[in-house]
Amino acid sequence: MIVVFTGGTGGTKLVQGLQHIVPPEELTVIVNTGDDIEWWGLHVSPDVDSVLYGLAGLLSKERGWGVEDDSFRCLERMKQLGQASWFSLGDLDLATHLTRTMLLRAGKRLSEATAELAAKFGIRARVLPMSDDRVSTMLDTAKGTLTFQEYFVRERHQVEARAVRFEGAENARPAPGVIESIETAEAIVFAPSNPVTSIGPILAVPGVRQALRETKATVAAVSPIIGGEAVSGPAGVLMTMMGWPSTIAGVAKAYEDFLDVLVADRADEAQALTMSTTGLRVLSTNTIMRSIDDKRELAAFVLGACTAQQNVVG
Ligand code: FO1
Repeated sequence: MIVVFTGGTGGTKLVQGLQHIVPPEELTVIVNTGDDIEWWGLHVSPDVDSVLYGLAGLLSKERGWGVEDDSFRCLERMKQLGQASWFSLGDLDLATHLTRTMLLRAGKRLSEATAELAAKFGIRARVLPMSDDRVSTMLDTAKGTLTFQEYFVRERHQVEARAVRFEGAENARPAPGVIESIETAEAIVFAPSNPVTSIGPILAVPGVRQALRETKATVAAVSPIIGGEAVSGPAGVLMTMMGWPSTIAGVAKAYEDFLDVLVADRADEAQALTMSTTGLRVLSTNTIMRSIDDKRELAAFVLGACTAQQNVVG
């Protein structure tokens, strides 16, 4: 089993690459739910949906979130009706949130609702939200405490962030299958997602970090930072806020207690060469994923690095 940790839009691209080279029944994707938001009374799970749409071939290529060729007529009408409209839900996307919300109201857990949605979209890989319990990423900013979507979408991450916390994480339990998949994985891959707000919430769920430290599987991460800057979004500034450098060394720092292999971009090859220690191998390749070939090649490179690491170890 190949297990991927992901959140955000960059992460989904690597999941799509892995989908092309790993049989679906051998792929488990563990997804951040700290970004979840209740919007117009509906439970929206943006990172889960990016993975579902990505695996189902429905993801908007232009936006990297939501459904390809969606319309926004409901949003327009909500605006006219004076409702909040800074978070754009497409008309087809709405059907996903309506279904999820109906399933949750009928008593299903988030992991069950996700599995049902995945099956309806024809997805055979396993998509697991990190927890069935509510965990909310909250940022203390110059404009007060904001939810992740308020910070990221409403404020376009232009407001200064001072601290992050994952509300509810202390009492959250990993969703069924999360710990087991870490324990039994052949390889574990951290997608090039923001280590602070996309992966941080997953690692904050009690038991997850410990399972990663103890697993026999090789743990690899693809850096979301290239040449000292995030490929997209606020990863760089949020890493600096955490006291980690906004470099590939900062990514290694975020995962230092369990990481075996760090895959960096060729732009960071010189730093990569200086970083390998007995505990960590740092490799470089092209990590920008524009085409499906880029995604597939990076996925193959990462899995190859995991296999090579196993050979080195034993
Ligand atoms: N991102 C935006 O920049 N603006 C939006 O209005 C927006 C709406 C939205 C609706 C559903 C969904 O699944 C994702 C959406 N996103 C939007 C992306 C979302 O903020 C990000 O995918 C993650 O939460 C962070 O990576």
